[in-house]
Amino acid sequence: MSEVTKEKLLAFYKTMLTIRKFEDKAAELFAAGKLPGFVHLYSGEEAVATGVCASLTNKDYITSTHRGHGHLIAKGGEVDKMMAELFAKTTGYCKGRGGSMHIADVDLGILGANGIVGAGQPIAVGAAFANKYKKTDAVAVCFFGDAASNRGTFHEALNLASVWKLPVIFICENNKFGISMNQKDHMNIVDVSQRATAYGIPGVTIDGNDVATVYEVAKEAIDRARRGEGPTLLECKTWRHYGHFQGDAGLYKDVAEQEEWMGKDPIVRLEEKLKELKFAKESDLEAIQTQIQAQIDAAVEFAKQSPEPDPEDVMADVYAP
Ligand SMILES: Cc1ncc(C[n+]2csc(CCOP(=O)(O)OP(=O)(O)O)c2C)c(N)n1
Repeated sequence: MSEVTKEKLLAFYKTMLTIRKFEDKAAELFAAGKLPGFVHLYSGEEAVATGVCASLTNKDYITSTHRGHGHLIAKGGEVDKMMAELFAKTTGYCKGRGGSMHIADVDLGILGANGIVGAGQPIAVGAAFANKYKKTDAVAVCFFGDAASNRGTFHEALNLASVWKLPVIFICENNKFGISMNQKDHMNIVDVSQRATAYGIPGVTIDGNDVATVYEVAKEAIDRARRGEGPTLLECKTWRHYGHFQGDAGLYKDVAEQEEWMGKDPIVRLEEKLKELKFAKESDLEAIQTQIQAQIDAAVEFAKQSPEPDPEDVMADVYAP
């Protein structure tokens, strides 16, 4: 196991808080009718993206989902450009053409958020194949939800990755729901990681709300992939704080279970750990919170001040004949 130092834990805290505050602001803006399209918030799941992406560099790839803001921030995405993309402004990551569900930045190794459930799995396998073919030690990480592990794409991806021993890590963010459908109604197993057995690769289930655990276990899988030892399926049990998308009240969730999970908030747990280990005092945490809030507010200002796309450009970047 690698050491989780004070510096690492504080860096995790900053990343997780940036995600949470970005999502809080997106929720507020969406409710006020300022953002077009849909937003699917990652609040409550921050420890997963943060713990996993901490062992990646820009040469490593990730594929993301419809719930992608957290993955992008953890992989180094700039909140200014992300916010501008949510506002559909020209300064956004995709010139405002993608919106919340389609942010990509190939230079950062972000192969895209994706509105199609399970679509990232074959893309990650392709990226991992490219890494291997080019004889680099780069890896590809594929984030997806529990419901996405029911797609054919998942099974094809794991099989090929296993047969070709590709450097890909499959990260299942199991928040127990596919939209309103409880996991027990969409699969007959409790741990998605069991599915790894069918493909002869390691499958591990962990507490996805403990960033230090996510970091340590994901690092082992990433190092293993870098050494050419093949893929891993890592299931992180977690919980989304809100509904499936903004506007969904989440009334299908059991009230007691919701409360129990709110008590396992990964950010609060990390704050407690930082204080317990004497790595930070309350005042240190407050200073970080103020600094990150200012960054998010500046991102909103940047987005608001940015130009709208010109209708004349509507056919630019359209490649279909
Ligand atoms: C191929 C496909 N089928 C259905 C949908 C509609 N849909 C959007 S999100 C979602 C549920 C996804 O659940 P999960 O994979 O567990 O991710 P989570 O939303 O929990 O993060 C569904 C069915 C879609 N976008 N794409």
